[in-house]
Amino acid sequence: MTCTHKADFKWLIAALGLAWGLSAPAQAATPASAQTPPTSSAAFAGNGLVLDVSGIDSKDALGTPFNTVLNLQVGANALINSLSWDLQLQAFDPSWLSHIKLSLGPSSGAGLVAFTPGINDEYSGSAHYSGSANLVDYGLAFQVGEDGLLRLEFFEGVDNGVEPTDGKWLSGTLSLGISPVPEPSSYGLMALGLMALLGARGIARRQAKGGGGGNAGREKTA
Ligand SMILES: [Ca+2]
Repeated sequence: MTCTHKADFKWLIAALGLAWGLSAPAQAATPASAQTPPTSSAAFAGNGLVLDVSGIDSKDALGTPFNTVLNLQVGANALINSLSWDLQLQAFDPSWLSHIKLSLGPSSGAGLVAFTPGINDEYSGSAHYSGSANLVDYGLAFQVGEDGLLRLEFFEGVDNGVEPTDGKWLSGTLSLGISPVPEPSSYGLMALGLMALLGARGIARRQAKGGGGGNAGREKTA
């Protein structure tokens, strides 16, 4: 069965990082080589990243070893602020399209967001989903850590144990909006610059008072 419709989607913040027993994050890679399917690729475009998810299996429950995990280098402390998708998914009987999920988050596993393209589709078969979401509007924008790694795990909400896989991301792309965040050292410099500016203004104000004139006086007589 094939159906095409605008994606129903639902987000949830899953504070499950501690319970998942996540393995140590992979070294910076775009994407990480060991777990990257041969068909997937990621490329930066404008203020974001476009990921080809063609051919990725939807296998097991979150955090289990056979799932596809991508670790994308997006820059230290970068903010992930939007997601767009254009996808063709397939669920193999008895598994459902609503089981096919993706988690996004920093490599630490904290503050993860789960994306379910076919949230309401409780049936097997193939379907197309497209749409976009501004994560800021949903309160779901998040930052990656100092390592700059965005971790994506493709997983099944319910593992039916279908062999070789419950479902498949047949084709399509995910586009992530990414804002760079200044390094902490930059914040320090900005703070110093601000203090210097305020200090200079204070001196100028005192000098103006001492001179008996100043802007206020000039404004009155203008
Ligand atoms: Ca399933």
